[in-house]
Amino acid sequence: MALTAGADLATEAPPLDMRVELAGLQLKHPILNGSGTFDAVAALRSFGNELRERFPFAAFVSKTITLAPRGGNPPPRLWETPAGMINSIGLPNKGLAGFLEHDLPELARLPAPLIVSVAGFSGEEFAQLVESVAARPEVAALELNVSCPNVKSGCVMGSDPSETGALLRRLRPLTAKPLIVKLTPNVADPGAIAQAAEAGGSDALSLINTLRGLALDPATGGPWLGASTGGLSGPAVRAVALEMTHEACMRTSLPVIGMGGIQCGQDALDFISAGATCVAVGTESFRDPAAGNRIRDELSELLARRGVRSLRQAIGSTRTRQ
Ligand code: RRO
Repeated sequence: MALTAGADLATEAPPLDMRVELAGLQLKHPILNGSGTFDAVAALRSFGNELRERFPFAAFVSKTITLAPRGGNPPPRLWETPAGMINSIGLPNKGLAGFLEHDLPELARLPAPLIVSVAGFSGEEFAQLVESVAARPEVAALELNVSCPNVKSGCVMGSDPSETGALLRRLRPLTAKPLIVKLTPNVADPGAIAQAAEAGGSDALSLINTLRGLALDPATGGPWLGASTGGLSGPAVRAVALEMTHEACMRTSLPVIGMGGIQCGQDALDFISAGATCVAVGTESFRDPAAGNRIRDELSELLARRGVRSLRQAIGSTRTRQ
């Protein structure tokens, strides 16, 4: 019996090392959530210790907050497409003060480092958000959402390289914590925005936010969504997101969180091969709230089958072949 057990141990492959470093954050694995796609506080309330023990994400990215409270866009806010969905949520949130008082203490109890997503409608608003949020010890890093397609002027600072650069130069001196810039796909040259973010002092990039889309009400022929247009996500955008992720990785030396329609381990591996250090799961979590865990397990299995010992070995394999 002892001999058999010994033989099994001898042939068992060592566990695959899934750890990654993202702008100084040491993460257990590369799977994050896309901002606004997973209500971790509600999930913890429902599933308690079960979720705590197998939390799907290595770091948690909050829903974006703004300086002032917002009610969000008028309904309807969602439209399902053949391979994804269009959202027009419109950034509802409690505002900075409400977030700090009510949401942050809850989010700080999650079993993963917390990345807070912020959006300002001016450089001054961004500066106030970054100063206040970064000062809180519960916060590991900040994501700068310069790419929301669903609010007026939500995208301005993420659509023009000189605006993005100016914003980063203003925000960079305000904190030593990592600043992650979330990029829009709704521009001709996302790589130029990525380069401007890097030159301004960004520590990492995340992409893509949603692609602007329109759905028509079959009954009236008018826009279905209350705010007319929305943002398309899900498998429909995956090939676009993969190309933009690859481009950002080629044109900057920043670590990248790649996202856009990731549904399985192979999708995650594609983004990692294209150069992403981490990947984020968004729309798929609406269909399967445990998708993050499944995708991590599938990714780990795929890598093991290829004989890869650590996830880090797989990052950018596509890039280095070019
Ligand atoms: O709240 C939204 O409507 C929203 C945001 Br903040 C975002 O960044 N991306 C998106 O598709 N929707």
